[in-house]
Amino acid sequence: MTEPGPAAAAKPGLNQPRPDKPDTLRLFFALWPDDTTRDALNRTGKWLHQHWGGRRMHADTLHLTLAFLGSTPAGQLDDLAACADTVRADAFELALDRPGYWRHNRIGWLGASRTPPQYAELASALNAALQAAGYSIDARPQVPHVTLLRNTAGGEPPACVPVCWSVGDFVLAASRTEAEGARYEVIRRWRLT
Ligand code: 2AM
Repeated sequence: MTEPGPAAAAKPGLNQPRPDKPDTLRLFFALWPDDTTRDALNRTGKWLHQHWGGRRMHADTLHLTLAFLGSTPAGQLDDLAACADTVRADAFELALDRPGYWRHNRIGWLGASRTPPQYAELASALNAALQAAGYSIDARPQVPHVTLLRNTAGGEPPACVPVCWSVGDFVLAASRTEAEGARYEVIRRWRLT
């Protein structure tokens, strides 16, 4: 990760054409951890790496995807922000207590074995707003998770200290694949009530 990530502020007119900005962005809405949560997730990533190997995600890239949009014209950023503006959801505590591994994409992750109702309300309100605006969302019915390892062999999950996350906001983020790995940028942040 080579991008600033969490603190990027809302910028008016993000959809104005600029010569230095790409025409399309790979976009997703996500929960983006505060510093303490990020450190805890990063420690778990180190622990899982000792057991499973692979490539650790850089601490600053760690996040939990709520809705994945994929390649999207940059001109739709304000439209997407307007969708997120309509979402009313409460802050909540999320316990990430379940290490896991998917063979098909060689990802090692820490996920939530149970989610509070506020999580489901946030995810479904956001997805509903996006779908009503005509966006096709890959809703990912799988366990909510933070990817910690890529290209990992996986194996028997080791015991992990749960990471307790006080979720107070969500973000719209962009990812870009570059030679040295994925770069992520937080475009805008919305507070939960
Ligand atoms: P992953 O970490 O499980 O791969 C940016 O790529 C974020 O979007 C990552 O959190 C990634 O999840 C997620 N993502 C990538 N492709 C996706 C898809 N087709 N559906 C849902 N989420 C996706």
